[in-house]
Amino acid sequence: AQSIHRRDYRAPTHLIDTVKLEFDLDPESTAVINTMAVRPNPESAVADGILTLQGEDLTLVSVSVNGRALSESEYDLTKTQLRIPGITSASEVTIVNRFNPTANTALSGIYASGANLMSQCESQGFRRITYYLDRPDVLARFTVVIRAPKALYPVLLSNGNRKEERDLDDGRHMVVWEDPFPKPSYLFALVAGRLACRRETMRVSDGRSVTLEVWVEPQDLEKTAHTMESLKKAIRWDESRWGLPLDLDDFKIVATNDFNFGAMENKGLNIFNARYALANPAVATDDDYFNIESVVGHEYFHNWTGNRVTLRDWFQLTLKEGLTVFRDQEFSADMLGEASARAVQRIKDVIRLRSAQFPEDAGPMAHPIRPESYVEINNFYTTTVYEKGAEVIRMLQTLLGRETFRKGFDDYIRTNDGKAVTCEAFLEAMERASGRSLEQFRLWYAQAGTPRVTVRSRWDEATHTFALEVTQTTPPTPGQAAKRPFLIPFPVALLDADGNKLPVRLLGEDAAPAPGTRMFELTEASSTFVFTGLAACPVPSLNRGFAAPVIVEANESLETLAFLASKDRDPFNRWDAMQRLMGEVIRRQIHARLLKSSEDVDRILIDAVGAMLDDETLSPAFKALALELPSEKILGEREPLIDPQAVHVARETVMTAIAKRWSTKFLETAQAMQVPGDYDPSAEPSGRRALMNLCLAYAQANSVPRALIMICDQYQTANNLTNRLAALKMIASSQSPRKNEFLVDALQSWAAEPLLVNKWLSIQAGAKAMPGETPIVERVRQLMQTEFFSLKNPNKVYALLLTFFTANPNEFHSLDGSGYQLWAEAVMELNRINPQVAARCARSLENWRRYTPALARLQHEAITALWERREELDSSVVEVLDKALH
Ligand code: BAL
Ligand code: ZN
Repeated sequence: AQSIHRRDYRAPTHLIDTVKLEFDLDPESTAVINTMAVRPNPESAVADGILTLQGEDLTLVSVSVNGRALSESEYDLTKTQLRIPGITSASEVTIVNRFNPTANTALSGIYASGANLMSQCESQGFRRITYYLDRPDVLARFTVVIRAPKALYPVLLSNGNRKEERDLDDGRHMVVWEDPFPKPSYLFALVAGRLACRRETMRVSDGRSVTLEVWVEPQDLEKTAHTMESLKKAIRWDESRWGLPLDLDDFKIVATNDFNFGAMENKGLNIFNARYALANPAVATDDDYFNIESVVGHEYFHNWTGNRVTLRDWFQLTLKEGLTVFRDQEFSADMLGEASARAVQRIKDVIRLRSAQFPEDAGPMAHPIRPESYVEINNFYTTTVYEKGAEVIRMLQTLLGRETFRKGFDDYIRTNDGKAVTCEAFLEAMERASGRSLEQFRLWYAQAGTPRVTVRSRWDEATHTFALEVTQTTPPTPGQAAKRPFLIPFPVALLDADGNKLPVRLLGEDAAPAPGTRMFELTEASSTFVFTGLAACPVPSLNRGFAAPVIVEANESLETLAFLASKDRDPFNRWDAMQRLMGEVIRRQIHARLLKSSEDVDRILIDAVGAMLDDETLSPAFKALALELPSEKILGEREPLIDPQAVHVARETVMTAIAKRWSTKFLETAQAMQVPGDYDPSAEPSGRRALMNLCLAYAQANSVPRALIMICDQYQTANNLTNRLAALKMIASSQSPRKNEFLVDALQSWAAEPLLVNKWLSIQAGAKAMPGETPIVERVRQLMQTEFFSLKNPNKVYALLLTFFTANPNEFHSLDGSGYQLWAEAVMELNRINPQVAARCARSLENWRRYTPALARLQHEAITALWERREELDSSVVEVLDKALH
């Protein structure tokens, strides 16, 4: 397959000013009449008059230009293109074609979701609907006419405003939609089916009354209240925080169980994966409620960052995604309230970055947030483009200050409204607002890899000076052997023995600044900061709030980490210190196992955990995050070679040691954290439940019989899904001889609800097998054969297979290679059904080189076996295998 390079961008040869799409919907053979007002693009370097439209899996019926039907010899049709010569002046080009929504298992274009029809066009799904200039820099005004059998498709939706609606002959009806805003094809949407709607009106900041609708299958209507509330909050927040109004009179959200992405920001008609749109206390956990608010926000915020200001080409994806993730993170944090609650959001963002983006940055798919090349753009909806992209935007806000950043943001929107632009547009707006060159900062868009910031400190007793020697290096990544130093914002505080912030005064400065955090900018490979005015050796608190997405290596002792975990007033760094303390103690266990020796779990950690549990100044939500041991994934990532079994045993050993020491405290805290009364998903009770369930998990790790009794009891009596699911999860990984009974019981009560069945699948894919039990890989295979699983449904694949491949390293990376065998079979089968999902699963083995030799060899064999069958594979899967192997 061919790589596409960013440097090869060419302006489109033609522009499309308006397009009228007339659909005759049929589940097996939908017909489209596509009438485009096309004209040559004056900015194009090519003026040969050949209009090249993209099309995929379509049946072409006819082509006309200015009302004249062309004969087959007058155009050129291939599997992926329709070339029409002679379009040298403004012309009306009409294409008639058909496609089969039911056969569309790739879920890209228009496809059947149960008895309904849904669409997904980003990035290149529109070409599976009709022949078009399917690229984001061609913006057209869309009119959409939908004709369909009324009994089958009573609801017909598309972008914009409903202009007309009437019944036709033969039980059919017709609706006409007009979108007043020019848009690229990837933002087109169509939904048809038997749907019900929750509708509200809202007065927006300019005084207009807007209609908000959430469309779902009728049985799901009572799960839409939280989605509607989230949408209203998002609209208010975008008005108040960024001054951005809703520009439409109608805004719609639709939910479907069949969706590749989490959700999609189609103009005025967002389509959501049901898991991010449906909630009630029976089907959604605290996390689901939280995630729904965040994803509803994310898609809504795209209306300005993505839709009104859109992308010139797909290499610029982070321009809309990094910025919109940043906006949704800020939205979620603002919804949490004051500083210490906001920190919970920051911690969750960083856990995500470390567990998914750092490994990507250290593997064969490493790419800058703005990639230079790709084979298949669908493979680049990555945590690098999204989450690291958001970190880059956050760094800009940190470096320029909130006010200047806001000025730059306003300038960016004003200057680029209605345009398709590049990442440069954003950076230039920030330069105008700040009067500062962002030349060096641009390296964040160009260089891949996670920078290591190594810090050595030295206290000079004679001069009472404290020196920090800070070095940055970024490891080589594919195609980028050597890196230039980044501009890294690096906030530092110096703490006294009580954790108070000291003045951070550089040697040579006349006056001492007020005590506080001081922002440094690292611009060189190495810099030394010498501080003065200190009575005693301070403890540095570095990269406070995780200002930069880097790995800080400061070689702190366990004592120092414990000190920071108990005294640092920066909540993020306090959490981080505890996590690093845990990580270091677990690392010692891993190494002891390697050397076949034994090592006691250090008291420093055990005491620190006890102290934090007792600390009444900390919120339960914070404690739940800080006291949970880092995941096996994050722990493995820090090792020179990953040995998943060793990581697993080491983590369990440390967990058990902590659990043994504080067994009573954990049970007492679990009791104390119970939330009486009706279920409420808001932050405070959610935090209590999180801490309660963590304490139960610790108590269970110590095999206290009372813990398992409490857990089983919780499963049976919980009035909310969070507690019920947490209990079932603990039971599934316990010694309980009744675990199957519980799992069957859960299935019986959940079988009718896809969201719950998926959670049920996930629990089993993520469980650990006790000695003598069926290995998890076998369990996963058995579940794949049941009616509760289907390879055609992405959510089920993610819940069962992707959970097993990515969230259960100890079981998946089994030394007999059985996990890899399943991986290969699944990727092969998925490839035939849904290449995007197949490629996503394929990525689970890309970091094979990072593992111990025996596991690396087995992974390599599995990847090679698929590679040898690459002729059968979609280019998106081939791209992943190719990068993993070569
Ligand atoms: N644009 C694809 C889904 C999302 O990032 O919102
Ligand atoms: Zn997005």
